[in-house]
Amino acid sequence: MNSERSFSARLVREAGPIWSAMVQHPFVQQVARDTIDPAAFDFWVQQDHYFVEQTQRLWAYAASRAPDEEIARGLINAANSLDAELELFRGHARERAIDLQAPPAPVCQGYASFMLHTAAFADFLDLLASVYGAEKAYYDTWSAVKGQAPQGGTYTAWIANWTSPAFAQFVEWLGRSLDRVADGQPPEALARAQAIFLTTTRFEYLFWDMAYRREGWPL
Ligand code: MP5
Repeated sequence: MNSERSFSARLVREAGPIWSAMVQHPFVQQVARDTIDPAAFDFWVQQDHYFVEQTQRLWAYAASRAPDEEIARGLINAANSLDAELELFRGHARERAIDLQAPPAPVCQGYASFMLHTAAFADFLDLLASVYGAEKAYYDTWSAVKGQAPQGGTYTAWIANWTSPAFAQFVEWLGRSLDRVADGQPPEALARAQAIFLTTTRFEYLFWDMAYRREGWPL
């Protein structure tokens, strides 16, 4: 467990209102209760499949920028583990005849581009703050609603994917790695990383909102 006084814990604590809004979002609540409009879930699958494909490239790229072997190895392993996750998306897409080649919607495109831009041009501290924000948002949000999900519900496998002990360990490892990289950094660098973390988690909220509204390009 990352200590309450750690940088990673402070980022999450100070983003409290965004965290509550994510957990309370109707998309999350309705997936957990098995009452989501299947068309909204399908839209999310289509968009998140694109996002996870980009994430896999991003983690591989991030590994090449890692300041030490331990972080590089962790990111490479994480990128590899996304193959199994992508199969969950592709299986659902086959069952429901969803076109996974459809162009990403504005929020998905914007979020993925922001993440890749951060990975390519920002400091490694900012990159890790962004990756931690995305993964921690998923772990905390799905963990918060997991108890509401009916036994054998339609979305059990999805919720399990982001609340498993292995995923919990990965998110904790990201937090510890972020704290290690943040250690000794000047206040300006920490403030910049916090801003990147906040933008990331705002995009997380918007991503669920986009799926709920099935918000594509207006023209
Ligand atoms: C994650 C995700 C979790 N699947 N989608 C969004 C929009 N944010 C975060 O990342 P991963 O790569 O599925 O663990």
